[in-house]
Amino acid sequence: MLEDIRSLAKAPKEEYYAPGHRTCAGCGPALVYRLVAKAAGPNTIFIGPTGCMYVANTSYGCGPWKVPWIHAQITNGGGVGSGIAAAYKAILRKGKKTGEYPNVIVMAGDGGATDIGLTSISGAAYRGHDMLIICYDNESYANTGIQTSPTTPWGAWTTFTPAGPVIPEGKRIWQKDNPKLMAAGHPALKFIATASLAYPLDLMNKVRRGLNATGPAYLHIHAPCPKGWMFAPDLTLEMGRLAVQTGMWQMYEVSGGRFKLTLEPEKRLPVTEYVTRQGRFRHLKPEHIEKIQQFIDAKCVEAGIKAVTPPATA
Ligand SMILES: Cc1ncc(C[n+]2csc(CCOP(=O)(O)OP(=O)(O)O)c2C)c(N)n1
Ligand code: SF4
Repeated sequence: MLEDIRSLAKAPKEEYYAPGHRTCAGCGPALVYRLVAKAAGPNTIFIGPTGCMYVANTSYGCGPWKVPWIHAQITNGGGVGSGIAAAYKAILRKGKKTGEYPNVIVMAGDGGATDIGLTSISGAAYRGHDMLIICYDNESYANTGIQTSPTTPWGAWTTFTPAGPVIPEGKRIWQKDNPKLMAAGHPALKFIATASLAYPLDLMNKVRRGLNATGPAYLHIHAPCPKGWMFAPDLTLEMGRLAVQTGMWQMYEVSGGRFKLTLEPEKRLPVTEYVTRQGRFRHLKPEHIEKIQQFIDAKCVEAGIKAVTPPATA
């Protein structure tokens, strides 16, 4: 049983995702990995479907993990995790090994969790394997050149949704809501939550709650990517915070079938505060931003988050 961490000062000092990888400066997913590994601790096995958190973390013969880690194909993180979970349960049951069942964690990008790898993730959650499935969401297929993924927001520039004279708004499909999709179709899931790297204590405690659940859990973590979203590397945390403060990213958990908002912005900011800070939205016109605002307002109403704070009048 992993206890809740009461404050950042009381977070474990040990690192299980160590320096020495080759991610970009300010990489959000790398910070997510570090926090997840810290919260989970030494009795952990990571499964890493192909993506930046595999490719940029491994050079020949070495990687930054101080705990066991295995590469899975982008298509099959859930399947490899299921195999490890089932094998470990059997080995313990047959007395071939003693000790505690490990934390089995799949760390998949949004491509590996919500798109190319969705069938495998869904299968694992549906069958009820005892593991935590994490989607670190940088809202793109970053590793292969910032292509669109189902979680890329409407209006974002990617190499597959370039904005130009014919399609001025960039991406023209609203983003997929994967936590909702997982919640709706997977009765065995014991815990479902969203988190953000900008709220590390909340993130680490959600990792622990997911691991404490006996059975499958799903955690979807917002992870800004300076390279793909085109902002300066020292602004990663600020982008994470602004996403939550504008309602572009919503923080909640579902446990025992009960939905709970875990963070509500005190005064929700207009989405302009978020989109105008990133190069991937540079081409958007005021009417496009208004369209995003309406979409986000509706999502916030659904989640029980208060209305946007009107801009200050002179
Ligand atoms: C079946 C298959 N299709 C495509 C690829 C190429 N590929 C490797 S990594 C990657 C992007 C992964 O994106 P995501 O899961 O979002 O992780 P990120 O790179 O953003 O960390 C792709 C498309 C592949 N390895 N396997
Ligand atoms: S492209 Fe984005 S996700 Fe990939 S290593 Fe760079 S900052 Fe991290």
